[in-house]
Amino acid sequence: MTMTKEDIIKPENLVYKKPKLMNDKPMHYCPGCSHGVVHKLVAEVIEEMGMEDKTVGISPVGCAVFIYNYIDIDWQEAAHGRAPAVATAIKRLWPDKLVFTYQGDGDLACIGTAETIHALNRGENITIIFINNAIYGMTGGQMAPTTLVGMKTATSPYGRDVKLHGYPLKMTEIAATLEGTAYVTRQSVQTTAAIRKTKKAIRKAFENSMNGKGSNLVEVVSTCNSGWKMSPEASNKWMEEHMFPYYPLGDLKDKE
Ligand SMILES: Cc1ncc(C[n+]2csc(CCOP(=O)(O)OP(=O)(O)O)c2C)c(N)n1
Repeated sequence: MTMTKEDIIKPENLVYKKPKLMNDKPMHYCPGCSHGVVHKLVAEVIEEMGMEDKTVGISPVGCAVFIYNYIDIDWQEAAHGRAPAVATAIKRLWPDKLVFTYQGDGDLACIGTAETIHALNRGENITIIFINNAIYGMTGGQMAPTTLVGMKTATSPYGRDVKLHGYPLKMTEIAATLEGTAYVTRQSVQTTAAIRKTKKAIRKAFENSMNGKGSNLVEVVSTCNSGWKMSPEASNKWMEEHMFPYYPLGDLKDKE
């Protein structure tokens, strides 16, 4: 007897329901990558807010460049680091749209530092989703501004050295000091509880963006197991032990 998909996937056994906005294209991410989890949360929140036809995402340069292939909403690709500037234009032209950027730490905290800080400081009614995996994932694991002191990367093989490379940049702490920001938070997605909190944070940020409350930043402290050269499980443990003390989780600012 030939088994069909319906024979294997019975509704009572379904533990993972794909949001309707996420299509069936196979993802290019490495097994264990945090990007796919955050993509799902973004799609779920847009659906739950009923904003499927009114959302414009700005995709980055980096591993998540192909986010536009997986979530069926309107997208605009931006040059490396320029997503907040592009989001500014789109939100100002179409104030009734939900506009968000989705950026890695190389994109947001290095080449795009100026755009990020100024868009947040202007209080643009957008949300920036910031995936901080502490390295440049797509290009082969080079050191990023967010790389931890002592952390080995392709371009810091002896570990990040403060004398040579300076200190890891805390963009989210900077964002919290800016007058234009409404909601600034740091979350993660390595456990079910953490995933739920991140979803709530994205929802709040998206609602603020629609209610004219100002700029919103949701950092997600993430892993890059390929770049870190660890298993997905070991990466999560390493992140909890090393990343969380330097990048503590929780809300940094909530104007409400
Ligand atoms: C102007 C410009 N400079 C450099 C690059 C090369 N480049 C592509 S992706 C990337 C880094 C991406 O790292 P990150 O933003 O942390 O995202 P991740 O891949 O880790 O998700 C770089 C430097 C580019 N495409 N354009």
